[in-house]
Amino acid sequence: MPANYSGTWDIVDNENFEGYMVALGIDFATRKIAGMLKPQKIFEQDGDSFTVKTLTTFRNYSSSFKIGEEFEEITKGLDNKKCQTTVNWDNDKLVCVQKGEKKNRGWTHWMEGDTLYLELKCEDQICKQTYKRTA
Ligand code: ECB
Repeated sequence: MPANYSGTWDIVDNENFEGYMVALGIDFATRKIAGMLKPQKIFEQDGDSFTVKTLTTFRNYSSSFKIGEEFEEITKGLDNKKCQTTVNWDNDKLVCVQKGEKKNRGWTHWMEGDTLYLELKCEDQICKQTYKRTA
């Protein structure tokens, strides 16, 4: 039985989001707005099938995937790039690799009780986010 991430999660900590956005090539003005946001994650999970919504007052982002199945991800409203993306289990962690123009791009999620962790990486930058379950 894989872990179940289903639920609603609100951000409580966001470390080096600025560095991650610089690595992605996000312009200054957009970074200043994005850095103020308090994203909410909505996970909808049915076994190995996921929809992850990232909601903010500025922009929303949604991604749907099945574990182990590569898909074409367009990071619309983020850096607007095309990636060949795969998400796999590493025990109960979700490990995503985003192959494309940027080296070392991907993210990892894991849970500890009602805390959800997310590490976003691009090139030599790592952004560490922490979320608390609110539903
Ligand atoms: C929609 C959230 C933030 C919108 C910020 C708008 C502009 C900034 C542009 C680019 C910043 C780069 C990425 C934003 C960081 C996170 C958004 C979702 C990233 C993601 O890949 O989430 C995964 C893992 O939870 C599931 O899609």
